[in-house]
Amino acid sequence: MFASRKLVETALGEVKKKFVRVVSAKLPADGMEYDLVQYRCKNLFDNTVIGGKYSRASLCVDTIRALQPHLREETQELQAVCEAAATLEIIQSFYLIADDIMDNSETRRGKPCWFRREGVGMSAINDAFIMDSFVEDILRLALPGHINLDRLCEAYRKSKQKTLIGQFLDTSSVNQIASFTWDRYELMVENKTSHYTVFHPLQMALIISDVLAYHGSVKKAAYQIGFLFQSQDDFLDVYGDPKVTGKIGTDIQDGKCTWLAVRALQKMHSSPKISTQLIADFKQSFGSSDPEKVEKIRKIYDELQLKEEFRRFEQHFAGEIKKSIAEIPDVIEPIRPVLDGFVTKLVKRNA
Ligand code: GPP
Ligand code: MG
Ligand code: MG
Ligand code: MG
Repeated sequence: MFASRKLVETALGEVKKKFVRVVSAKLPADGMEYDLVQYRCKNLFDNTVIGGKYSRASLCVDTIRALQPHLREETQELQAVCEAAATLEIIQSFYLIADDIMDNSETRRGKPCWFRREGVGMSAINDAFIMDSFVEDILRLALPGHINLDRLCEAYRKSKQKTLIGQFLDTSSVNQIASFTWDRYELMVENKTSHYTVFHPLQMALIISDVLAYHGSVKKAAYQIGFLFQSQDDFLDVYGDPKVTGKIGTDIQDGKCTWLAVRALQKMHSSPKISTQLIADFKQSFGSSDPEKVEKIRKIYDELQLKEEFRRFEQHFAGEIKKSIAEIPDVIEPIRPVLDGFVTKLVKRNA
């Protein structure tokens, strides 16, 4: 767990108040619509923002406190910084609400996905847009007068563009087995996951700390950590325990380009011992919600020993990431132990 997780959790209470306030601000305060919006916002926040791991916001706060030792003390300034970082959790909810609709998922954090809740349905799309559109307001309220506010907002805009393109690469590769290469997978993961999950929290930490150079020098390690994170997410989609991950896997049914699918195809194509029949079976069964076909794909993954292979990859790749972390320049050297700790926590994660 990140050292600052508890602080983020506390800050989210204040961020929730700000969120409810800004979303309802333009409505007449004496009308029933005002109450309606306030009620819906509280409900939305409680059910989609609260209850996650808060990794992104905590990574940001840990990094800020590493870069600015005076913020290791619990002051008002730290509280403000935590609130700004907590917007990363609103962004995360915005993506997850939309992603669950696109992936036709059933559960998230052990409960039905937001769009599956009674009285929500497709209005979840608007909820996601609302979350996105008020991030900037909350950042400005959390850090009034901060010299780099515009830079912070611009970093979010850029991060969102990249994530949306990544999600496009994800949805457009569905069932396109011929395009399931490591190059395609890497590009997709950098865009849909790594940038917003690891790079953007670090970039926010640097901007808040008024370190305006060296952003590029953390990119390699950040993207590698994101790659490990998404590979694990893909692994857990098939091999994780839904009681622990809080979500029922959909990748096989959805025909997604995942670490497991790319590796399975690579292995089947490169090993002379594997019959062309197996490849035909894979193509026949992949991307269907028919339980027998899903089971067939799971059997192929087992036959190819992907579980064992993933564990070896994870261990080896974590070592590679640590080498990249060691290459982060001395001027921003305090970032190294934060990232090192993150990687250590990620290895063998089951949720
Ligand atoms: C993870 O994909 C990527 C995201 C959640 C980014 C979504 C981006 C949008 C622009 C909506 P995933 O589908 O594997 O995540 P999970 O397994 O949590 O559903
Ligand atoms: Mg998904
Ligand atoms: Mg998805
Ligand atoms: Mg997934």
